[in-house]
Amino acid sequence: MNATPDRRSFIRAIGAVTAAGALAGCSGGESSDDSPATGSDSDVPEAVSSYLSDTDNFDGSLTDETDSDSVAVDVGVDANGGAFGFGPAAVKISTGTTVTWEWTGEGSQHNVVAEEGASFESEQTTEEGFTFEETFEETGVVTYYCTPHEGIGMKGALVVE
Ligand SMILES: [Cu+2]
Repeated sequence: MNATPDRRSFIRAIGAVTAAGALAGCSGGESSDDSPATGSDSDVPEAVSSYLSDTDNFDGSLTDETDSDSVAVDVGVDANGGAFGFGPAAVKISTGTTVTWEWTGEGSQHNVVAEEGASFESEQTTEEGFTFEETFEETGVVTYYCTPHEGIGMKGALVVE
């Protein structure tokens, strides 16, 4: 009967080790990257969980849209102290998928800007129903933010596989 508590503390210990590794920085060579995903937590890349660490509508998991050719992300969902979120914040998609960001009209000016390489950038607007889309052909992690609200956590991520 004591197997369950033992297992829980073991998992907690592993979590602490992972967090310590994240704090120490990316030293590379993480062998688990090549392992098949065994659960919803294990398939969240560290680049995503660290980037979204101050994004309060990121719940630590990816919304799995790998079966979809097109995916919608709302811009200006209730998060981060107002209508300052991307919803969902983190999505897993397949290559060739088109992501369409759609403005809710809430939370003042928003835009969608790729963090690394600046491969895409929408205009900044408050217009409800405004859309911006981008098709992702390469695998990898894409992180993006809203310029006016990046500092309060209006950020999102895509995992393309
Ligand atoms: Cu914004």
